[in-house]
Amino acid sequence: MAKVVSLQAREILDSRGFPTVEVDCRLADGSFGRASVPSGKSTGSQEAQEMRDHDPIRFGGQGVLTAVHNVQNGIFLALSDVEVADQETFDRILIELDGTAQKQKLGANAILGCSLAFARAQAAAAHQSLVHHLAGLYGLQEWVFPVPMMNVINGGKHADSGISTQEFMLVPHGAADITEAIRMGAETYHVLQDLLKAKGYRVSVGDEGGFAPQLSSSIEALELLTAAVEKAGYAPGQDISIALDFAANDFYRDGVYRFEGHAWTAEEMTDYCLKIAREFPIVSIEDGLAEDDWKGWVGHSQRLSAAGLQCVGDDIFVTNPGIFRKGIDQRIANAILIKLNQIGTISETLATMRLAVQSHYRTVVSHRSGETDDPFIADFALATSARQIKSGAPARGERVAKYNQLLRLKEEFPEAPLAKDLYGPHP
Ligand code: 2PG
Ligand code: MG
Repeated sequence: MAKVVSLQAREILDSRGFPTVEVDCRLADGSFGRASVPSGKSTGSQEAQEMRDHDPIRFGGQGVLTAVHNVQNGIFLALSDVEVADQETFDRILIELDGTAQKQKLGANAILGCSLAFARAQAAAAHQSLVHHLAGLYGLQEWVFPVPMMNVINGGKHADSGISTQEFMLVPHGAADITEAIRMGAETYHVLQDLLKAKGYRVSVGDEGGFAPQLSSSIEALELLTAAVEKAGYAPGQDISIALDFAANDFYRDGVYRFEGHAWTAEEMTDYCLKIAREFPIVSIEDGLAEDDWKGWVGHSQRLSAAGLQCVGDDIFVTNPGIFRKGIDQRIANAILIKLNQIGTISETLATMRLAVQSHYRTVVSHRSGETDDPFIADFALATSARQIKSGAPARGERVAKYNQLLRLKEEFPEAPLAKDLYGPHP
């Protein structure tokens, strides 16, 4: 049993310079937990809603003082006289207090900040590290490190590079362990930078730390990426492969995929995915179609799965167990992207992850394009044996905060292997 004696929230800045919520949670025994909340840009329409002030005088309307107020007043008051048994009870109190489907009354940013900070305080109360505490909540069976997916070329809404694909990621799955995987990704990132410079491209970066050169097409990005892997001394497809996030919501209009000068149907978009996967060492494709094109997703998932590709649903599932269950029934995707702030509490996120494992879907724990230096998702990914973790480029403080935490965790779990059962159709 735990008693929350204070919930202190504040407005801090995220990696894009927009305000976000940080929460300090203190329990009666003095245990303390602090956490901050990320923010997405290419969001799914069914995501839990972050509360913004919409006061044009402050931060162009992006302030989060209302969410801060909701933590310190609404949420704290609801908890102040209660003995909280565990994370699930804590989260349930917040969910019921909010009472809306997308957490728009209190704000998902207010709720998630409290949920995360409470988990840290509970870990402290139990004299446990966060990862052990989270593993206990999840019911972890095996310690396995997630394979990093490092976003090294940024497009779509995350950059002004002019290419439609949002993320080109390096997947160093051939590494012996997590430490080597992170090194391989970082080395390749630097070789890619040299290659871009040699070709006269800019090497400024996008929101997630990946380069944002003005390339002619996604094909050119894939060529550059494959060349960088080789030049770094690795075998494309064996040591390092490529994962893509199309974030197709962004270019789907009136039933048409307006991708880099084309106007494609779902079938044609899928043809393109399969074509590039034959020509380049691609192992995983996320959001190849838009969130409301469920009909298209059925065939897309079948065809990608049949080709041995990982097919990841992000905006279509939004980490929501109810929506995901419908997706499972229609055999949509074979993996799910997991973002805590898409659903708003740890308990609901864990419910989605358990559902994924029962249904033989792989899980990919993910950052948001607007991040903080809080490395929570690194501990969370290991504690839930997520098969992959997406935390942007191996550069920029808020991105490497997560990779660096994995390096520390490797010291705590020296024997834990890197996940190997990554791709392909449902087992
Ligand atoms: C995504 C995410 C993270 P955003 O689409 O997968 O990379 O982007 O946080 O902007 O939704
Ligand atoms: Mg995505």
